[in-house]
Formats: sequence, structure tokens, C-alpha cells
Amino acid sequence: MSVDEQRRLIVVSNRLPVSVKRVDGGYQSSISSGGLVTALSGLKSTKFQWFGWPGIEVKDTADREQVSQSLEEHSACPIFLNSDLAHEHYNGFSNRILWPILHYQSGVTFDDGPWQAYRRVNELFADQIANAADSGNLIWIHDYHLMLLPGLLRSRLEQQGKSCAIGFSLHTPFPAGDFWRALPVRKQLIDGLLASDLIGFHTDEYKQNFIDTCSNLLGAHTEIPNQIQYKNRLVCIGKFIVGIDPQKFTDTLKAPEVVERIKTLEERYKGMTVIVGVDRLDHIKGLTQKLKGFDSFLDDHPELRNKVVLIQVAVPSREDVKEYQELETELTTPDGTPLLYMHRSVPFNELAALYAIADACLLTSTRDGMNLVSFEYVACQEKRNGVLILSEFAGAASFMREGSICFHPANKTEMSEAIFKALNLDPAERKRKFEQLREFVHKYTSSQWGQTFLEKLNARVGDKATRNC
Ligand code: ADQ
Repeated sequence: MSVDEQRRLIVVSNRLPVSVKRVDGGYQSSISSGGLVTALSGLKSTKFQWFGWPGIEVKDTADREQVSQSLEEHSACPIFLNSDLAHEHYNGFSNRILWPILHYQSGVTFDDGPWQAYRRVNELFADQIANAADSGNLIWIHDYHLMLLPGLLRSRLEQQGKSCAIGFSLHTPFPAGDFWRALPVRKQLIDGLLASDLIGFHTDEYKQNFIDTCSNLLGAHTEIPNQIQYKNRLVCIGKFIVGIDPQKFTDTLKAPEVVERIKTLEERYKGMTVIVGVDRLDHIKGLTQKLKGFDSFLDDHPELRNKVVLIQVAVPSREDVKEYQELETELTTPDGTPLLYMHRSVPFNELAALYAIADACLLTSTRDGMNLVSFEYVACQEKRNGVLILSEFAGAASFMREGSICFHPANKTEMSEAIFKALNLDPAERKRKFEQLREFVHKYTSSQWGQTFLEKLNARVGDKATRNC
């Protein structure tokens, strides 16, 4: 059954995909970028209303109305939070405690204050969404900031006599059980998630880690594949391959100003081999490792020093978190390295042009839920058939291993060898690898991802514990 026009869909994420600005006494909003926005932008044919925090504090009731109105054109509904609470929830718990645990980073210190803020924000989301929802709606919750929301929301909906199907998609890895156990609130978060009807992960590994954790920590029944029985409810678990909208890149590359920009860049880097990297400035993207690995590659092949350039776009991210500020200081460029380091966000056209002129793309994530940059690079390489040099710890590597050249990001010798291999692939092998990647990226689009998830969720409306997943 198609979900288009049949059921109202409510999408929930911590941040609305918009930036709201105060302009001339009023408010203006515009769409912002990021992994989730990229993923959901493919749901063109499905109408949905998006709930989340608008990113600014708005105290006055009249102002709140103005903000709500300015967001209506983007089908967005604001959940207002005061700045301190939003900060503690987002930076304090979500990004300083939960995000590192989900990405296998050790040395995380748990604090009760941020945890209470996390709970409170999840409660405020639950209050507003329960009031806005009607029976029969599909509610699709996104990501680690809102793991308690399915449980809180379900109890409120039940109190109001409403029955909705609740889906949850995790965009990060879910770590192995032993790692997850390090978190003192490990049970509460899993218990909250298990009030969903359907939970989606990016890879089989994350899915299996979650299933094992539910069984070991909560004694949930997990004997039947892709199903968890818990508290007399059936929860369906699945792998859903998130992707991009490759057509958007193909179209952009045809725009006259992009064609012109590509020519200029090709002229500038004539006779050079260009490697591109695009990452949010985040520890998990392995930028420190990337610079070391690239340096090591140049040491191993001094004859290539003037022939290869790495263009690295590092998009500023989470700048209120201490660990992220420190990362920026760590990333100073060694003198004489043929590296163009752009610490800023670049416009979409420029991004597409950079992808298009690069002979290879180097992604060095120490862990990464999926990594959509790898998909975007492939979408822009129809002409050049460039090579993807991909960390084996990016979720994307579990699907793109054959089509790319994989390596361990902390092993600089392996990285250096992978770069060298990529730049010296024979043309037939290069084409063969690219064809595989192209087929994958065009098959698993964001629109395919959304439709598949929503069809499964749709099938769960009103279904308590009777059907198979
Ligand atoms: P991210 O960690 O943000 O996403 P990624 O999947 O690579 O990582 O997506 C980043 C997105 O932001 C890409 O679409 C990229 O084009 C865009 N972007 C990056 N730099 C940009 C720039 N300078 N200007 C404009 N846009 C830029 C999280 C998880 C990932 C997971 C996604 C989706 O960490 O593992 O793949 O969600 O689930």
C-alpha cells in the first residue's frame, strides 16, 4: 500500500531543517543542510509535517506565532525550548555523552544534569506531538536525540485514546553490547525505543547489535529474525539503506554556471591529481587521521608531491562543544603539504563541482552511521569514473566494499597504500568499480529509503502483536 495521500505523516527530529532569523521586526526561515535533510529531501511525493526545535529561543507568545507562521511554508512546526534546556539536551547529553558512545569513543563522563535535560526535552516533544496527532497517523522519529520519545509519546497517545504507528530511524551506528553497557542509562533508552512499531538501522551490524542488547539487557524475546517481543508488544526491526537523490546532482552538473565552474577548477588543477574530502568537523570523520595518512602517502611517494592535491572541505559543526573546538585547533596544516583546507560550508553548486573534478574521494571516518558524501561523490562522477577510498568503519563500506578501496583509518600505512592503489588503478578496473557504485547509488536513493520505511510502518497501523514483520 502506498502511503501517499492516504495517511498523515508526522516527521520528528531534534532540529527543524530550517534556519530562523529575525528580520525587520519579523521572522524569516530558510532550509538548512545536513545528513538527515539530504536523506529526507528524496521524499518528494510524500507530504509531511515536520516537528522539531527551530534553533532559536523565542519567549514572547506573539513572536512564537510569527515564527510558527514563517515555518508553515516549509510544513514545519516548531517545538519551542528555552536556550539553557536546549543546550543541555543537545550539547550536554546528546553530543557529549550519547554521540561518543554510539561511535565507540571511550572516556565519556556521565552527568545527571544533562540526562535530566534530555528527558525533559523528550517529554516536551511528546506533549506537543501527542496533542497534534490524530488516530491513524504515521509518526516517524529521527535519531539519537529522541530515543525516549517513542515511549513517552505512546503513553500520552494511549491516554488520549489515539492509535498511531510510531517509527524510529537511527542515523548513527548502534554499538556492540559491551560498549553500550558503559552508559548508566543504557536500559532507559532502549526501553524508550522499544515502544516503537518499527525501528530502522543503516546496516545489519547495527541492527544485530541492537537486537542482542535488547535481549541481554532487558530480556526481550528476539528468537524470530527482525522481531522483538517486549512488554506484550511486537517491535519490527529492519535495515533500511539511506541514500541521496542522485538526480539532483546530475541536474546541477548541467547548469551553465556549474559547467563554467568545473572548467575553471580543471584549468586551475591542470596536470594534477585531485583528491576531495567533504566532512563535518567531527572526531568521527577522522580528519586528523586523514591529514596524517595523506602526509604519509607523500612521504612514501615524494615524486608525487607536486602532482597530487587534497581539497578538504571541513564544515563547521557543534561549535559550542569543547571537544569540537579542540579538534579545530588540532587540525593545523603542516607547511608545504599540498592541501587546500576549507573550514566552511560551501554552496551546493560548488560542492557538486568539487566532487566532479576530483579523481578520487578520501573518506576516513573512524565510525560513521552511513556517510552520504560517498554517495554524492559517485553521483558526480559519470564522466571521470573516480575512485572512492573509503574507511572500513563507515556504514557505507558494508555496501560499497567491492566498488571502492577500503582501509583502516588509524593505519596510516594502509591509508597511504590505499591512496596509491586508487590513483594507479588500471582503467578497466576503475570502470568496473565505478559501475558497481553507480548501480548501488541509483538503486538505493533517499526516496527508495523513505518509501520502504513508510510502507512497513503503514502496515503496522493498528497492529499490536499479531502479524509478522
Ligand atoms: P552526517 O554526519 O552529517 O550525517 P553525512 O552522511 O556525510 O554525515 O552527510 C552530510 C551531508 O551534509 C551530505 O549530504 C553533505 O553534502 C552535506 N554537506 C556536507 N558538507 C557540506 C557543505 N559544506 N555544504 C553543504 N552541504 C554539506 C549523519 C550520520 C551519517 C549518516 C547521515 C544520514 O553521521 O553517518 O549517513 O546522518 O543518515
